[in-house]
Amino acid sequence: MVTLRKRKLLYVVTTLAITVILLLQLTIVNHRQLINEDWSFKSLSDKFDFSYLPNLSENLKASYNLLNLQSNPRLEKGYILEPNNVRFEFVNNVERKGNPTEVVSEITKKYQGMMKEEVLMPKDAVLVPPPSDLSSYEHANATIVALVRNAELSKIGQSIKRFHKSFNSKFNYTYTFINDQPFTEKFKTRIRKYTETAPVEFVTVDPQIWDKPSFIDAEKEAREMEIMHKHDIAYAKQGSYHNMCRFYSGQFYNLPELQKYKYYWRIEPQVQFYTDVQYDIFKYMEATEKVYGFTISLYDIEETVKSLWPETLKYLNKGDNYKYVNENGSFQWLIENLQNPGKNKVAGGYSTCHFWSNFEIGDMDFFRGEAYNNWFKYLDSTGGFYYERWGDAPVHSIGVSLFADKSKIHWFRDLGYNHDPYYNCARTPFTRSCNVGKFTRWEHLNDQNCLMNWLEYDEIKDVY
Ligand SMILES: Nc1nc2c(ncn2[C@@H]2O[C@H](COP(=O)(O)OP(=O)(O)OP(=O)(O)O)[C@@H](O)[C@H]2O)c(=O)[nH]1
Ligand SMILES: [Mg+2]
Repeated sequence: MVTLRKRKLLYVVTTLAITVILLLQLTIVNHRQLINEDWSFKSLSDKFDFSYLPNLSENLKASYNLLNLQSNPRLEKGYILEPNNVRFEFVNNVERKGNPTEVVSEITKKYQGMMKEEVLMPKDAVLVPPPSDLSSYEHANATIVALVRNAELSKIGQSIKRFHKSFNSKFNYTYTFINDQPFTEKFKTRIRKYTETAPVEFVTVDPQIWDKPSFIDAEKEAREMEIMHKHDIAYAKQGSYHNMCRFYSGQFYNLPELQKYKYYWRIEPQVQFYTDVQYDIFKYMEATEKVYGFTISLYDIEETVKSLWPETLKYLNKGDNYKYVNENGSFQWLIENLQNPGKNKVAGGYSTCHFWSNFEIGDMDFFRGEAYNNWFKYLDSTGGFYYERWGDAPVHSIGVSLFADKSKIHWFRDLGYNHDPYYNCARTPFTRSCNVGKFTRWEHLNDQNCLMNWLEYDEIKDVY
């Protein structure tokens, strides 16, 4: 039998335990603030289950919850941008519920429903149609960029033929082919056939720009590459792949041959373009002052970017670097943690969501600017492009999401595109041969689609 004395004792012990837990939380949170990790009372309370303490008075439960809810009102916005105190928190402003399987099922349905609605072209600018006379057309300051190896001639050839038919035969923008080795005559001759009357420039990258920096510790690199390789991470041990990712992350826009251009459209070998484009894409970027355009958004392999987000937070919390973060950035999809929460755990709070960079249209002046470029230099100094396998896609995506206003990032919903195994296929009168609303050719990969997260959590306005 439980006597009154015992019950009182139990009550006192329980109350004491709760007080100690609350004090502990305060200490942990303060400590976390110091090391700038993405933590909060709320995340602790989410884990706290009162059923373990059945005798706790309702009053105490209420004050515990009140404290949790009110402890950090500034994070309600999802971020704090102060000197030495830059933090981001996922706020789930659409109140999505359920386990990851339920979340994937919900967003897949939403995505497919959305893609099935017919759209025409973006409505937030006056669009420029193909000119009747190409010879007198005044182009935007832009080029089409492809980094490629001589050995990929037939694969890039296929991409160029499709791209040319879809867009560039109507506008004749210059192509810039880039390689770490000189292009062969065979490569140049064949490419000139596909590009018809459009001007073409072939560029060899200076080894000083392309090669791995000398400060990289070769032993550490080999050790880390071996671990990633054992974990089946593609290209983990291929040094040239790491060079490529670093080059596209922070070097290409500084090539002397690209200095004359503001905008670029990147294309890759073995990609498909399904839309007969009716307007000058570069002039659209110009008219709307967009800094970045994409078609597909997806998760990354978390192990390749383990320290990318923690290093970024470290950087933003140094000196006055906080000032570079745009208050209206698209932070939420970067830290969303409902769809693939395991990824956030490995990647230090980063969801690993990114814009897939094999298709990208961007403003190189943004990348050349202090905000992005200083951050890239810091990232580069950590060696993460070699000790991990940081891709240019997550780097570009974090960069534009942090340092650009979210209205300056554009989803080219209307452009049908494929890089195996993913698609962007909308219902438009000009899109043929792709399956409307299909994200991937493998059903089980639907959980990799994070476009809805960007649209919903970051409250992106559709411009179609
Ligand atoms: N010149 C040159 N180009 C490279 C090198 N490595 C990659 N590239 C190019 O960089 C781009 C990205 O490389 P991919 O091998 O397609 O990388 P990925 O898209 O992550 O991988 P996949 O899924 O296999 O296509 C492509 O345009 C390649 O042609 C390299 O060592 N030299
Ligand atoms: Mg590729």
